[in-house]
Amino acid sequence: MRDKALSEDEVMRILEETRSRDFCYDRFFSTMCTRPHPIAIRAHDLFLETNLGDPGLFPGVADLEQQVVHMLGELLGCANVAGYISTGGTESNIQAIRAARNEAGRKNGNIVVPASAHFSFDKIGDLLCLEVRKADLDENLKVDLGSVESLVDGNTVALVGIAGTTEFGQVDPIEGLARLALERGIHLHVDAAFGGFVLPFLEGDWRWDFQVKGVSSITIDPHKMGMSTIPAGGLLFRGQDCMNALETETHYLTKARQASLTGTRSGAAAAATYAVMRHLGREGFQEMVNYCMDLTRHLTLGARKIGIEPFIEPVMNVVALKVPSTAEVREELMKRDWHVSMTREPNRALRLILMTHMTRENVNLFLKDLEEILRS
Ligand code: 0PR
Repeated sequence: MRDKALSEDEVMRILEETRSRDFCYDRFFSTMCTRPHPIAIRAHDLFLETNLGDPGLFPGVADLEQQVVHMLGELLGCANVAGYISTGGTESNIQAIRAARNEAGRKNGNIVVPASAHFSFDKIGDLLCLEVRKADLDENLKVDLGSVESLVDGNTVALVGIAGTTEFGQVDPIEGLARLALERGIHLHVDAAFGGFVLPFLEGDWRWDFQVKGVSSITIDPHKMGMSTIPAGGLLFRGQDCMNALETETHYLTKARQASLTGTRSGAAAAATYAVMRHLGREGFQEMVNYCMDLTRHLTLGARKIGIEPFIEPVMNVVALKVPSTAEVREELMKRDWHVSMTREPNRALRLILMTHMTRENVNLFLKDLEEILRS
């Protein structure tokens, strides 16, 4: 740090200049986050200095957090859930598996996850001293139940299913996993970090949430399709018992026990999530998901018109296109200021996420550029 103070204006000038180097959401197809809803920003500002790590000092926001947990539980088929607002999908996944491991009374063992699982599960293996066993996918890129069954043994502390895979937006056969979990008495965690705010608003009977007996915990991220501010993650347990397996004593704080991973944690994201959920209601989220799905169909149709097929028929607003020389095509698109990503081998696809910041106009411009690149 320098000795001399800088005026507020000077510091803000530096920050504004720096901020202008960041890219703009309008051209992002690669992100599962989006611009927060304006009411989320207002709520975030209002609760900026609150700390949920010491909830007795901030009973107002602590109450809001529990109301958010309750609303999320209602959305996912069980109003009596226990849980908290975390920093995102990674923390929620870590904590769900940690709870499962502790509940099983173990310090090691294994978890069985789909090969399509988010990389947070590799971190979990390392952090929690668990072997991460990856089950094969079927031709629709859902986890293969036979493969899962063959990997489960007496040391398995949790099974994981994904409701909205990061790369393809696919939904695993959660009912099949739940049957297996119940038969073997194993915790089933569903990672719906992305899909949690999408699936309840899609047509069809998905049967993936707490309505399925055997689902023990769910990750659902308000900072993805929930339009909240970063960092807002959601971790829900079917009952309080499992959440208790995360608790430590906190001696000198206003509350004697704490289940969250981080100690000091902002109440801003919980307040922002509360604000969006109350302000939009189910009807507002329905409208947003309709908008994203409409864009998804528009993009898929447009891609087909130029001879490009998706790997799977999009289930949610994630499209993975089969293009030749994916890495080169992606590079050319990036040169034209389109931010796109790729899925991993063996299904190397151009991965596009249609969030609320995307527009039909930009999808059309993107398709025009993609066609030009493929023809050149
Ligand atoms: N589970 C699933 C199914 C996810 O898709 C993700 C993140 C996580 C867990 C982890 O969530 P956090 O990143 O909140 O800890 N999926 C996106 C991804 O890895 C996250 C992302 C968001 C990536 C914005 C890029 C980006 O610009 O692709």
